[in-house]
Amino acid sequence: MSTETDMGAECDVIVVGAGFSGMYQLHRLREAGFRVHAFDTAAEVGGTWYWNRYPGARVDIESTHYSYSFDEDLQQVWDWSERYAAQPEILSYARHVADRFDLRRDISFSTRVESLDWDEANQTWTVRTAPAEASGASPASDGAGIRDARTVAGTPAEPANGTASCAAEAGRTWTARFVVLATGCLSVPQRPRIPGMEDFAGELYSTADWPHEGVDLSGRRVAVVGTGSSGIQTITAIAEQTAELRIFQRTPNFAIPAHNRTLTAEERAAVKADYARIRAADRASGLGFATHDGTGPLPADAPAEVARELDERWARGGLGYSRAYTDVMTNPEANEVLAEYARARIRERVSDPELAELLSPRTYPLASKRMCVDTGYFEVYDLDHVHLHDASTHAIERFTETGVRAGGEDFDVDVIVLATGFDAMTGAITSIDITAGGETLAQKWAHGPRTYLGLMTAGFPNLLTITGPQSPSVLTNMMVSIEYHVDWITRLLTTMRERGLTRVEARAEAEDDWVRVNNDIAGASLMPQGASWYMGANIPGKERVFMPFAGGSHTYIGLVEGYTSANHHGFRFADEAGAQRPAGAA
Ligand code: FAD
Ligand code: N01
Repeated sequence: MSTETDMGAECDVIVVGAGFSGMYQLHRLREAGFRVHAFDTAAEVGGTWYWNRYPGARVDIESTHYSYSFDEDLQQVWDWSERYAAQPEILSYARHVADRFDLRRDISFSTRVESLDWDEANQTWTVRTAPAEASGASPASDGAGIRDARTVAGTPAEPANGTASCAAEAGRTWTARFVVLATGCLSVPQRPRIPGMEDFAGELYSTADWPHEGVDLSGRRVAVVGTGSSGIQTITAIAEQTAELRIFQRTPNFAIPAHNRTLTAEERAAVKADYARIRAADRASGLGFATHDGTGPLPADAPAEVARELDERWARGGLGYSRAYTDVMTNPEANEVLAEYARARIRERVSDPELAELLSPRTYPLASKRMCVDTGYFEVYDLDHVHLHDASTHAIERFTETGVRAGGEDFDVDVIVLATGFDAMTGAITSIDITAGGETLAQKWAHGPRTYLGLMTAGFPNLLTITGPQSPSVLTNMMVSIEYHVDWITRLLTTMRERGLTRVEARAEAEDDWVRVNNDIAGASLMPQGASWYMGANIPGKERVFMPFAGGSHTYIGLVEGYTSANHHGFRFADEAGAQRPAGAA
């Protein structure tokens, strides 16, 4: 708990979340002289990297790009050991940042923000908090299903070393002039309601809530449900140690090799010397990390040239593969060339042709579902004790006391791992009870999110979102998107303070335009053709709308900067007396 225990109405800004977004937002606002406090359900900083401790968890964007750029000393002092760092190292990095900038004194851990109510008379948000249940929950062998440490109130988690307990304060009400939601795009795990979950007598785990003490899977019979990035990384990491591994795959995924490796001292020094250029190039790129973007459409009559280009990209590894040509996400034929090339690589890596076919994505365009970056995934299927189950034709019917029943057959296992994804982009926001002017945000977004620039939503004043829906967010290197939003929000609040303004709101007509722009851009691409979490398609009953801004990070930043310098086009401002006043440019 902060030493200033009674922040109450004197709090300028409350930040919800202490992952990379919340940590940086807290730092920047505090540096700018605002009284700010943050909350997180977790017992530590790190967000994604605090929760997702499953075996094999690591980044799919190279760590020298997936790291903060805002502090030169931090860049120079921190050494990344590998090209793609693993979860423990990234969590250590988050802890290092928290120590370096003394962040913990203004963060209440193990505390969930339950509701936000806009008080029109006082022009403040009322923020109700509750203690969060201990994280790193044990497996639910008692039949209760996996406890959701993130959304269920209960016993507060043990604070990590050096962190202050907030147990005494959790459960109280706070007020703040502004609230910044740094709640994460992938922070609410999706737990399918599979019948019989409570009957399973073995151990049931979720990749997104892996026990902190780890799980020894050696010599055990394990089932994994789900073959997205989390599933693919887990399967690869545990395959060798299990006695039997049964994978329930509903949809196969495209995976590009990571070619992960240890970074040499020379490589690290070279990056450090070049950080200014690297960061600028990332900010100027469409994905938030500089790749060798193709400069034109896929040539129709040059197969040898195309094969050479794709060979080179495959050898380089990573997500830049899909950027080979400018029309990959708009021209089905171009997309299919890259997809078929990736399938051919699967056929090379899996000995059994039938298995290779089962592992080959055929039902959606490449990159319309998030691609994976793998290290030896497909080779796992050559192990005799690894079995692939086609859950698209032989669906999981139920869990039984001894395992999984699918396609009329029973499969006995000791452990089931759910790698079933997240209620992405809107889940963490709508699970907070947010009310303004008699309307809840969940009601407003019932048919899909509506935002202006992914930063605000009309009717909810002084509520800002970092990497919100309809911003590039998950289609980019998130660090670039996070830093841009945090810097922009800090600039906005500083400008308002300088000009005596206390209220900002998105204009409804600007929001309508922005929603239309988003839908038009996504609609002109192949992106909506995948039944992806980008579309909300993984959540039963969720409206299918393409949620991230698909026009590229550089385009987005250009647009936001344009509107900001055009007197904050699309926003409405007022002062303490309620008088509407223009903010001017920033
Ligand atoms: P998060 O890290 O999700 O943090 C949000 C925090 O808010 C959480 O700690 C949560 O507990 C807290 N919170 C939410 N709601 C509440 C509430 N009501 N009250 C209190 N606290 C709350 N992105 C990339 O760009 N590159 C990658 O390689 C990459 N790898 C990933 C790997 C995995 C396994 C996952 C799941 C995601 C990955 N991502 C990656 C996306 C990743 O989420 C972002 O890169 C980044 O970590 C998001 O930071 P954040 O602070 O915005 O959100
Ligand atoms: O989740 P997912 P994830 N029965 O939604 C299946 C980031 N990330 O956690 O595709 C059977 O992609 C589901 O099947 P289907 C990254 O942005 C990054 O793996 O819906 N199967 C799918 O196979 C990523 O995209 C890394 O048919 C069921 C899987 O579960 C995002 O997080 C690592 C099912 C879910 O895949 C989410 O990835 C990890 C059911 N009832 C995460 N319900 C890096 O490498 C769901 N599935 C950096």
